[in-house]
Order: sequence, then C-alpha cells, then structure tokens
Amino acid sequence: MEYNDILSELLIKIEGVQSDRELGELKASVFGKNGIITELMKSLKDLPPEQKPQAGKAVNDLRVAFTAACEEKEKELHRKKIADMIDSESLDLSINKPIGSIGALHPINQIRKKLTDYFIANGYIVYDSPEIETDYYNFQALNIPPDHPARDMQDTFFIGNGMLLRSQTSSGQVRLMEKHKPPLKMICPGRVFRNDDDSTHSPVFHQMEGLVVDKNVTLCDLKGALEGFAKFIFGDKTTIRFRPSYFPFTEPSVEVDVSCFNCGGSGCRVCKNTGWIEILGAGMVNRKVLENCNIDPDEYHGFAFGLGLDRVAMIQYGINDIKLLWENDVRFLKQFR
Ligand code: FA5
Repeated sequence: MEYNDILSELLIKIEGVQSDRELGELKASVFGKNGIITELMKSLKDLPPEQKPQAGKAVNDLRVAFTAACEEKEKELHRKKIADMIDSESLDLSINKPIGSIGALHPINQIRKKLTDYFIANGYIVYDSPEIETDYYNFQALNIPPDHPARDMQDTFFIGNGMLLRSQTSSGQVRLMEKHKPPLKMICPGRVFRNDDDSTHSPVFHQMEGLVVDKNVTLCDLKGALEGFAKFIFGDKTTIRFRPSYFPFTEPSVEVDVSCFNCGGSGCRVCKNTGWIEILGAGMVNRKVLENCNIDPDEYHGFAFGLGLDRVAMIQYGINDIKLLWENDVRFLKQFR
C-alpha cells in the first residue's frame, strides 16, 4: 500500500475517534510492537540500499503527519471535555425552587437599628466603645472612686489586671469627651455585663448610652429628648414616668419607667407588681465628670441617659422573659420576621 493511502486511512480513523481511550488504542495500533509504522520501520532494513533514503523519509513523514494529527485530536477532545463539563455543571438560575427557611434580624438588633436611625435623624453620632474596660473608664472617671458604695449597684465582672467587662455604656461618655470637645451629641450602643439574673435581668444585655453636651443644656432638654424617644418607640398612648434617682455621674438623676406591657399597670410577675418597667437611667452630667475630661463645667452642661435595649425589645414585642432573647430558639426568633 502507498504511504499516502496509509496516511489517509489513519487520518480517517483519527477523525472517527471519540475519546482519549479510543485515541490511545489507535496510537498503540500504529506505534505498538506490531503497529503499522513500527512494521514499516522494521521493513526498511530489507530494502535495497538505493531505495532506503526515500522510503525512510516517506515513513518518517508518515510518522510526523500521524503524530501531528493525534496531537490535534487530543486538543479537540480536551476542548470537548471542558465544554461538556461546563454544560453539565452550569447553574440554571431560572429554576423556580421553593425557598427554605430564611432568617431575620434579631429583635434586639431590630430595636437597636430603629433607635439608632431615630437618634441619627435627631443629630446624634454613633460612637463605639470597648467592651473590655479599665476600672478608670467604667467607674473612676464617672465619679465612682474605689470603695464607693455606688459600685454595688452594678455587680461587676472583674477579669484581673485592673480590667473588667464594662457594666455600663457610660464608659463611652468619658472616652468620647476625652477625645472630642463640645458641642457633642452621641449615642453609644453595645453589650454590657453584670452578675444579674431574673426574668428582666440578664448577665449580658444591651444598653444605648446618650450624651449631649453644649452651652445652656438643661433638664428640660433631657425631658424633651426622652419623651420624644418614648413616643417614637412605644407610641403616643404609652405612659412613662420620671422617678428621682441616684447616679454618681449625673446630678440630678432620674430613672424612667414605662407602663407594664404584660398587665397594663395593674401589677404582675414581670413588673414585680409595680405596674411599671424601668427602661433607662438618666440625668445632668455631673460637673466632676466634665472636669475629668477637661471640659469646663461652668461653660458647658450636658445630659446623659443609659437605655436598656433588651427591656425596650421586651416591651415592644410583649416578651415576658429576657432569657428568650438569648436562647436563640428558632421557633421564637421566626416570629420577628
Ligand atoms: C446605668 O447603667 C447607668 N449607666 C445609666 C445612666 C446613663 C444613668 C447615663 C445616667 C446617665 P442602670 O443600672 O439603671 O443605669 O441601667 C440602665 C438600664 O439598663 C436599666 O434601666 C435597664 O433597662 C437596663 N438594665 C440594667 N440591668 C439590666 C440587666 N441585668 N438586664 C437587662 N437590662 C438591664
């Protein structure tokens, strides 16, 4: 058979190859022990010397052409493999599959976001302050020296080396006033920690500190700010009351209660039969705190408040045990979608 005919035949066979395996088998039938080209090579030695160069060149040309055709086929098979893979693995985004369960913002985060938006709209900035604090920022700069009886109001987790888990976001007041001078209007939301545990008290809970310092700030401004906030979050019908209180870092100090969502004010387990639930402490910033932050208390006055976000969530959603907010039970959480 002519070399050209052999090549044509081989090229037709290559054309028909569908897989790497088939190509491997074809190559073996050409280059293997008894393969066509192997046999042709072997037969060269039996040719008369004058025919050898021409025949040798023809067999080599055949080998080169067949090898090139095989390489081309390999590339083609590889491209096909990739294309098949892309086809079989591609995502059909148009498929209308039923959606599984979807999450929602935790009720405390919903309240935190709602209040943050409210205060930002009223000109407050949002300030972030550390959860792990020094005694100085959590107590001393707030006019609560070591051994002051007011420390007992907040059963604090001390973690050694003079450090503690902040028991109030009021530490953020000092950190802000040390760095920035009045006029100031900020909220500082975050987690706080105390050794507390009952249906309205949790060892970890959330507060939102508020601080306004400027010239001519009065108790009326505080009252207006708190009434505005209470109306926004609980609605016009909710009754709030101001009670005289004591915090070493404010003078005068008040506590603000909201009528109990559970009994409407007649008294129950949730409100400990008082008809009221305390949501925040507040007051006019004590001049000693301003002095500790190098702000002249004769020139500037301020008010501050510390709001319990978990309590607000409880009132807002009628949750009668603070633990529910911490258990992360999906059956409970999915009600807040
Ligand atoms: C304070 O923490 C003061 N730093 C608030 C303050 C700020 C007063 C600025 C004056 C000026 P109090 O301990 O009362 O105050 O806590 C404030 C609010 O946090 C409470 O009204 C209550 O809503 C919430 N709260 C307190 N303890 C807990 C607790 N263990 N679990 C859940 N909420 C709590």
